[in-house]
Amino acid sequence: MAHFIPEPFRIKTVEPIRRTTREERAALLAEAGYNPFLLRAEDIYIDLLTDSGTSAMSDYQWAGLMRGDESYAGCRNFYNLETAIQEIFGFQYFVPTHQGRAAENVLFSILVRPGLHVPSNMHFDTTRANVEARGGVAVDLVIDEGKDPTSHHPFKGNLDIAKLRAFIERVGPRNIPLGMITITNNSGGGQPVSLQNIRETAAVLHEYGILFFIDACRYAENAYFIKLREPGYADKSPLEIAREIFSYADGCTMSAKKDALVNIGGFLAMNSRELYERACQELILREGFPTYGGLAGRDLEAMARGLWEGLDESYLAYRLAHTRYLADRLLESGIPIVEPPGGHAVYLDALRFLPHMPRHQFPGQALVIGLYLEGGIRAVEIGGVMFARKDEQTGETIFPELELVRLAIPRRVYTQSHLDYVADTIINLYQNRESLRGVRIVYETRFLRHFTARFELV
Ligand code: P61
Repeated sequence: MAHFIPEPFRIKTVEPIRRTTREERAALLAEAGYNPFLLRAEDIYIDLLTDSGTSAMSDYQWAGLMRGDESYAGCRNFYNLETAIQEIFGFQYFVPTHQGRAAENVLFSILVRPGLHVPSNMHFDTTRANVEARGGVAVDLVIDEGKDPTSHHPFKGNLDIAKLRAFIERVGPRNIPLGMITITNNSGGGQPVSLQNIRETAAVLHEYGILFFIDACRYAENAYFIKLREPGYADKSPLEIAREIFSYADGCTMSAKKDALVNIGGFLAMNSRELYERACQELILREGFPTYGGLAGRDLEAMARGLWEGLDESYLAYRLAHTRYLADRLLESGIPIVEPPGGHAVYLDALRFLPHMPRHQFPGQALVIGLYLEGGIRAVEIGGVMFARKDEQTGETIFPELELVRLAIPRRVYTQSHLDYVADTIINLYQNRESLRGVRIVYETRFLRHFTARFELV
């Protein structure tokens, strides 16, 4: 039976949400080109588009906003953030950025040139796009289990060490400025990476003189998975585990909009003074002075406080159980999802949900459309719309192995009855899956097309 852990907080402020009718939703969808990114948030009942920047901040974080020091240079909140980053992540230097992709842009502007390769367990779309925008090649080397939605491997986000070694030998270490690991592996189902794998990845990269950076957005959820699943870590605190994770890396990129429980913010951290100085150059050009990096002092304070709060053990136990509850409700009704569920989201497996629909009709997008039409729920496709690409020689479309629909769960926002409503809607949709229609793309951009693409039903 699906089990819910009661929230380790109570609700002090509420935000009304509105239910629309099916007729309204049908019209709104057509207007938005069947792309839920183009809907107005006010027209959504339960918004599971993302767990990014959608957290409910605590009273302590809100109080921190009033402590914002809006001096142009050297504000106190920068130093509070510096303390948090040094004590949790252990890196010597950092620059704040307005969000994660800005940190990626700064990092890759320094390290990636045309033709260079960046291996990872799996790059998230912004990371891949930022590597490619610099002319680099982003390579995914996740273990095979990570691509199998039915595998129960405890650390499906792990990077395949043998593939990494073979890859380095093939392209040559001089063509690899850095290797990365995304924790948890968002594109692959929010799956965690083990400490052993992080340690081994670091050892292989360092053996070849390659830098190792961690995409740290969901560091706390990953740390808690390690506590629950990795032998030897059950008695360690999430903070101790986080410290060990980052002790093996040369730096990290961070979107604080996830586990740091803020609505905006990020940073790029590193141990190398030389890299830091180059990062400051780039930051001043594009983001801002190195003690604010495109954020207000109050945002830096909320982030500093959120970095600590995100590691609270009772919160993390609730957080992972909350996600697990939705997954278990769906599994009980035979709905195909990526198993075991990730930390921040439940991923529907669109290929098993809609086996009758061909890939070129984008079954994931069809499911996203169905969820909104049926229940006013917004989700995001992580499949062909997001990741398919044309083979440059043959012109043929190459689809990614996975065709998923992500139900990302905002932190501390929705209650058990909201999750029950989501589960009931999906179960109903599954019973009527034959009626769902595929789509054709009628407008797309070159990079990150899913944000603005427009579709027609087929
Ligand atoms: C998300 F539909 N993630 O999961 P920024 N690395 C990783 C992320 O998950 C991530 C970033 C870097 C989002 C927001 C999002 O197509 C989409 O602060 C593992 O968003 O710049 C962001 O961090 C980038 C949703 C991003 C999307 C792109 O929902």
